[in-house]
Amino acid sequence: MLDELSCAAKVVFVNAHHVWIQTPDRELHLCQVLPKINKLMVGDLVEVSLGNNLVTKLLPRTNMLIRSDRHKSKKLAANVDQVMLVIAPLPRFSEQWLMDTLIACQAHRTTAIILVNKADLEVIFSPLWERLQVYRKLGYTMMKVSLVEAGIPLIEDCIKGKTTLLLGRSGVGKSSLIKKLVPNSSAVIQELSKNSLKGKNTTSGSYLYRVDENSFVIDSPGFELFGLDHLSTLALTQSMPDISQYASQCRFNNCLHRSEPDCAIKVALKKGDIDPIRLQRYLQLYQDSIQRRRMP
Ligand SMILES: Nc1nc2c(ncn2[C@@H]2O[C@H](COP(=O)(O)OP(=O)(O)O)[C@@H](O)[C@H]2O)c(=O)[nH]1
Ligand SMILES: [Mg+2]
Ligand SMILES: [Zn+2]
Repeated sequence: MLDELSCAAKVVFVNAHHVWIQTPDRELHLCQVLPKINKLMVGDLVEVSLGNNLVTKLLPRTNMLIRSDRHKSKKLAANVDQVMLVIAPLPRFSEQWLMDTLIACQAHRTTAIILVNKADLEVIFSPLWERLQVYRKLGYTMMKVSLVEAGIPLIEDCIKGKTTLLLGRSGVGKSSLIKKLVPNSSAVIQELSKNSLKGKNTTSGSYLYRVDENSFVIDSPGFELFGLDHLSTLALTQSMPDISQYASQCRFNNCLHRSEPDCAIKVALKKGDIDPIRLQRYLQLYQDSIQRRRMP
C-alpha cells in the first residue's frame, strides 16, 4: 500500500550501497534499499518511503539487459522499450561489436535501432554507410546523424514516449546525444556527484535521464565486447536468422558448416544469399558456444 509518504519512482543510478531514484515530480532522492530486495538496476520501478529514504518494493520488470563473459556479468538496464546502438566511423568502426550487440538485443527481444553518428566526417562516413546497407536489408531501422551539427528531430521522434537504452563503444557520441536530448543533463550528474558519487566506480554505471514525462534515455558505459556467453547455442543461432534459416536444409542436422557435404549454408554463401562477414561471425559464435557446453 502507498501512504502519502510513499510513492512509485524510477531508479536512475545504482552504486554499491545506495540508489538514486527520481519521483514523478522530478526530484532526485538518494535511498537505501531494504535488504530483502535483490540488486536493483537502472530503469527499475520501485516503491519508496520518502520519510526515511528507503526503497521498500521492486515492481515487476518487463525485461532486463545484461551482458556477460566468462568472468562477470554486468547489468545494463531494466524495463527498456528499445535499444539505440550508436556507431560511428571514428573511433574505428567494429562490425563485430555491431553484430554481437544486435544478437543480444534480438535474444532479449528488444527492438534495436542503429544510429550512425559523425556524418560530417564524409570521407570515412560514406563507406561505412554503404556497408551498413546490409543491415537495412535485414530490416533494422537506421538513422544517420551528425551530433556536432543542427537539430535532431528524427531522434527526438524516435525516443518519444519510450525508455531507450544507448549502447556504443567509448567515443562514438553517446554523451553528445544525451546533451542534445537533455540540455540540463550535466546539472543532473553534478547534483548526483556532489551528494554521493565521489570515490570508486562512480563512472562505471548506467544513468537514466528524463527527457519528458514519459520519455527516458539511459546512457551506459562504453564497452568493447558485448559478451554473449550467457546465451544458449539455440538463442545465438536464432538471433542471426539471415544465416540460421538455411541450417535446417543441411544434409546433417549437426552440420558445423565447415566442409560437410551438402551444406546449405555454404551453398547460400556461394549464391550470394549470405553475407560473408556475418557468416564468419556466426560460425565463430556457434563453435565457441558448442565448445563451452562441452566444458565441465
Ligand atoms: N566530428 C564529429 N565529432 C563528434 C560527433 N559527435 C560527437 N563527436 C565527438 O566525439 C567525441 C566523443 O563524444 P562523446 O559524446 O563523449 O562519446 P561517448 O564516449 O560515446 O559518450 C567528442 O570529442 C565529441 O565532440 C559528430 O557528429 N561529429
Ligand atoms: Mg560518454
Ligand atoms: Zn551446414
